Amino acid sequence: MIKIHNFINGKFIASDKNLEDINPANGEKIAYIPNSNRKDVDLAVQAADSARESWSALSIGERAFWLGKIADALEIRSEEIASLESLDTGKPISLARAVDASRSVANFRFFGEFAKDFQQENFEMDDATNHVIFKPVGIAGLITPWNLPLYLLSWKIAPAIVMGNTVIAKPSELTPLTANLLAEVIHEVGLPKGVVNIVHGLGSDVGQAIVEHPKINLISFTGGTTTGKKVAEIAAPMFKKLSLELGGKNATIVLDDADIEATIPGVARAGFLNQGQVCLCGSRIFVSKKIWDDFVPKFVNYVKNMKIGDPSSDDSELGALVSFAHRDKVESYIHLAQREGGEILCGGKSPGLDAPFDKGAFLEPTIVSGLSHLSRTATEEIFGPVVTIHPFESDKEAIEMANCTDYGLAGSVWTGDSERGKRVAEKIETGMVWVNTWLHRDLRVPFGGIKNSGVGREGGRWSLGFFSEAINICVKNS
Ligand code: TXE
Repeated sequence: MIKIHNFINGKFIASDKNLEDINPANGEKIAYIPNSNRKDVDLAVQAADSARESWSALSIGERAFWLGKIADALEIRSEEIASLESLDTGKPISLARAVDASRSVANFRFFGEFAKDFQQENFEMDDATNHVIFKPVGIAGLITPWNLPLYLLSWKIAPAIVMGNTVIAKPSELTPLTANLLAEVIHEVGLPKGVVNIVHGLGSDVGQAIVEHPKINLISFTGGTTTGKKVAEIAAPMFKKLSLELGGKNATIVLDDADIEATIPGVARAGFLNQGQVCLCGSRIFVSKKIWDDFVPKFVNYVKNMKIGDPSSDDSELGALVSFAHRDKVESYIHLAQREGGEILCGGKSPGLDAPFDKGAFLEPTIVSGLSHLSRTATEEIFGPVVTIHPFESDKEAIEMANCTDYGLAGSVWTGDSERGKRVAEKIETGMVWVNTWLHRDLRVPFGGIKNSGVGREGGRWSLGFFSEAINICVKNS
């Protein structure tokens, strides 16, 4: 059994109260994590506060050097990151290798390199020069979810520290293992103590204490929209800098000129990657009526053949959902879809795996048709392997249907004409749209949503801007 400790002021600190961490693929206990409280957050804030002055006094280049060291040390442990992530979340090991482990390393490497070019800007006037400099905000509170644990944690920690902030990070209580590995790496490379502090525990205790803490000046939160609202209610009147990356109910639009055979794997990947537990997943699929009869049976056949099973097997394309409670929630939406008059074209039940996975939180990839695009199933975030599929007559109708939700995170358009795809993409009310691809990420571009999908942008210079205060110094010419 793994025993995880908080990492505060460069030390691993044991806790007398613990929570259990469960492997969702077989229901077995894998770790104990600290059930921390406000006092632990206070301790972490003291450590972050003490480290601030000397850390912020370093140049960006000096801090970037530390990011490189962390990236190198993480890279050596890539296989371990993938195994722990697969064990903790139930995701297939192949996905944990290709996405979670590699992006966690890349986040540190990218922000280390990118920040070196993030210089002060000067604006000349006739009689004065403005110098815009970027100062650290102070202590950053970073709260992350369970779907891409180290990927999202590193996405926040790397830009926060390179801009000179010190941080208190709270990983999801469901998936703490790789945050602990990161603490080990930070300890091993000798990052100055107090720069990164990791406090484990429940959102309602540790998360809330971070958001409420008067010395924490910035909150970056990724998680559910309901939790995001609570975070904003507390942080806004305290005038904290706030970035919220929340849920999505993203549209996948297949236009009549799409190459069906080439499009189906992309649409299936967008719908079901990580068992549909990615905020960017395309869970509402809109298909032109002109190709509907050809597309739908082929798509159903493709999804039926996706291999679901042992997350540690290289062959598995789909693993378990993150927890039994989450599987229950996703199943409740399958029942809702049936009550709303939907037809289950495939999936809808547990896959009936052999022991020990018969005890796991598995669910077959599920396609529902026959529902209104305004139904609850087609507009509420399910965050699981369930997609709805709807026909449309024209590009205009597809756009109207795509924009019919309170969410506005991402989307994708599939077409034989990329200019037409771009025209449709521009009319979709979301922060990001892909054409003929999905989750194709360049870390320099802005990432974030509109409407109920969040506030603010991270990524590239948007992250560096968010994790700093732009200060103007106007010097009158002598
Ligand atoms: O997320 P929570 P949950 C969506 C998805 C899912 C739903 C709920 O629809 O079904 O959210 O998932 C911490 N103050 N997404 O319940 O609760 C919590 O401990 C401060 C989308 O797991 O939002 C965890 O570290 N923090 C999403 C983090 O917030 C609090 C990914 C996210 O947990 C807190 C995950 C509080 N009061 C779920 N309560 C995405 N956009 O990628 C909880 N937390």
